[in-house]
Amino acid sequence: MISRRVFRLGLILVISAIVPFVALSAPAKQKPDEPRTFNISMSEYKYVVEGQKEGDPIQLETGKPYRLVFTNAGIGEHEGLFGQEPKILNGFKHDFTNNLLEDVETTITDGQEESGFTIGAAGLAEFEVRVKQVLAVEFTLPDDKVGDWEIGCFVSLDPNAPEDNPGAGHYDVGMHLPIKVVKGGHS
Ligand SMILES: [Cu+2]
Repeated sequence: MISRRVFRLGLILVISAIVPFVALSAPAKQKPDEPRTFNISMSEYKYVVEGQKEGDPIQLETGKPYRLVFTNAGIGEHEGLFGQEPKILNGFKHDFTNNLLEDVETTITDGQEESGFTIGAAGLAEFEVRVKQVLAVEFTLPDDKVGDWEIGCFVSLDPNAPEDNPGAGHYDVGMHLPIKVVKGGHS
């Protein structure tokens, strides 16, 4: 009995000795599962990525977690849709044919470290961000998402436009940004 107890104690000590060693050997800068963050501002009528030249694509790798933090710094509501091949309605672009996140697990928070809410979703099609609001979208893309995508805002320029004939939207006047997805190293 006693010998078994000693054995157990010994086992626990071994584990607790290994854990700090593993933690120390990991890169000091960033934990491997810590998502890489892009801070993106929305305004009339563009998305601007912090630290990037205006219009430069958001570069993502498959298999790696990302956090895209959107801040509406504009004067009106904006939205975000991730997709490709915008549909054309009466000569204007509305909605994407393919949605990047339609089968991807996504987490949505208010962007704060201690978010007031956390929403887990699969199949995020679009999100709206009110003036001064912040919204963070987190996801990890599978390999079959490699390709050229974009983020676009399809809010109508005319707030009174009917839904079946919305006219020109923010997308048509420049509110879109390319997203380039490449295969990750899976190290
Ligand atoms: Cu917009």
